[in-house]
Amino acid sequence: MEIRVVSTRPFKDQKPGTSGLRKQVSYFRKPHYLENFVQSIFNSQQGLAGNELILGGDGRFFNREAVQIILRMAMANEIRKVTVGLGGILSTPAASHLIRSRGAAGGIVLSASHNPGGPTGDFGIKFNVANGGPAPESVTGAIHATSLEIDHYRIARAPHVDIDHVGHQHVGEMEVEVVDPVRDYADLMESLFDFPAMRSLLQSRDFSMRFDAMHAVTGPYAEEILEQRLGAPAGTVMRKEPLADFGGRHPDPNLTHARELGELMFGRDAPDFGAASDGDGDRNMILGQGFFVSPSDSLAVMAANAHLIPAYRGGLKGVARSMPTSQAVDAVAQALGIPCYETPTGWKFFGNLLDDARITLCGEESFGTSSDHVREKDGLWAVLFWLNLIAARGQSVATIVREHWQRFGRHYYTRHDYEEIESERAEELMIRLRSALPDLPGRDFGPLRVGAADDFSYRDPVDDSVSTGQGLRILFEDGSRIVFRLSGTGTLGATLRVYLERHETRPEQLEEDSQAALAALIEIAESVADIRNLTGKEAPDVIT
Ligand code: VG1
Ligand code: CO
Repeated sequence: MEIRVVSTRPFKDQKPGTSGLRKQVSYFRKPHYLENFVQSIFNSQQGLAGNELILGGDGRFFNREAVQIILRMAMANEIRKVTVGLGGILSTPAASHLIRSRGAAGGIVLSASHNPGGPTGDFGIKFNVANGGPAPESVTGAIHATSLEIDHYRIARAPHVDIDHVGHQHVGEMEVEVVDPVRDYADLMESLFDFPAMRSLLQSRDFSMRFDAMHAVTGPYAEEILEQRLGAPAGTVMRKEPLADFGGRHPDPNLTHARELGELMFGRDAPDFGAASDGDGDRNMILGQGFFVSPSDSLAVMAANAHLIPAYRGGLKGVARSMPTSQAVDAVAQALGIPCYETPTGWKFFGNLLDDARITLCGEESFGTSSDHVREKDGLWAVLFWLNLIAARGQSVATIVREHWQRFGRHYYTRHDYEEIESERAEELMIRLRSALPDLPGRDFGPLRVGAADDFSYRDPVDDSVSTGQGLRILFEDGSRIVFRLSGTGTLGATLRVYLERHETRPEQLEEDSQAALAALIEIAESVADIRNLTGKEAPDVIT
């Protein structure tokens, strides 16, 4: 097989963000752009040569072309074997599972997750390491450093590889195995949950559910697991055909983007259980009849009820949440007498805690939860966990959450996103706020007194690596918090995220609307950060 060595020049903008390198498709289609980044992975990760690599993506526009390019580069870089999902498809959690179960040296997942797709949408590439999880900062840092110096890449002159039939083939020296993207993952789910109990629930006349696949990668997974293996009626999975542009919408499971599901669940004769996942299948939204479960609450409820699920019957080693995620799970950990870790935003920070067996469950406020069964967040896993829980407790979603609030109090929570603001303005807001932090402790805002204010940094307890600049926090003495950070996944301008949280324990105060319950904090956020003035926006673009 002929290997071409192609000269190239570095692109200065290949620094991976919260979750891989994410740009508009037009960037990835620029000559050498994808190739430079992929070669930077191969150059900086010497352990890949001679080993197995897992490859797949969420099926968005450019997925198939990118798979072919990466296969030819893998041949030229002496990868022994590439395992590809049929049609180039793998959900992020399924890819994580394959890396682990096959003992692969790593994996490449092509996805921009919840960002829109299509020719004018976004594309992304994530590199996962041998534990199945997102590359830690040391690895993404090395890839980025390599991308700044790269002057050539290697690619084989090879025919188009058939990725549309399951089976083994040899292309030059390299083996390519095309696998069913769903089967192993579905088997894993079946090993964790009480499928017989869930099957009876889904087949009973008194229960119905809808799962919105948002025309993204989870369609085939949800169909196999919910409709085939668990026997839910056909039509349980909505918008199940994966489309290259997700039908023109954001594959982001929240009430803004999963509108139809929201209308159904808050309408008359609503199903008992509603759920959705995102572009690459790692996020989840959980809904009951007329009831929205905040992701932070979802994590806490899961932790408190894990003993009812077969895989977690033996108890939890510990839990972790990203810093902006509400402290609801902290309260559960305290009651269970297990450790609770607070990490920066992004799944990569959970990897060491999971590998070191310090935690069993972890999650983020951004609709991400998972356990030690893989090293990624896992959308369908969370949905199945809830389904198993509903079957085990015989109660509705709303009752389960309300009982949780009665026991632990309610952590009112909301996130306000200001999207596509000019990067300079967003930077200025953060700089001003950072410099104002030292004066905040001791200051009173109405009845609320600031206890501490800082720029969050994290020392990983396993390898002692330190990550700084992970979000500005204002911590009030009563436990309320406001957090400000800039998104690391957006591709147009900057996105400011403002996270607000307040703990309420008075039993008669647990049923308020979150925005109303957090109104005082929302006002404080505005007054300390001058958001309207600096972003030029009257209101957030998305409220979750
Ligand atoms: C967002 C979320 C974060 C999540 C990340 C990747 O990052 O806030 O919690 O881990 O997306 O999710 P940011 O930097 O934009 O806030 V996804 O589903 O890409 O894989
Ligand atoms: Co995702």
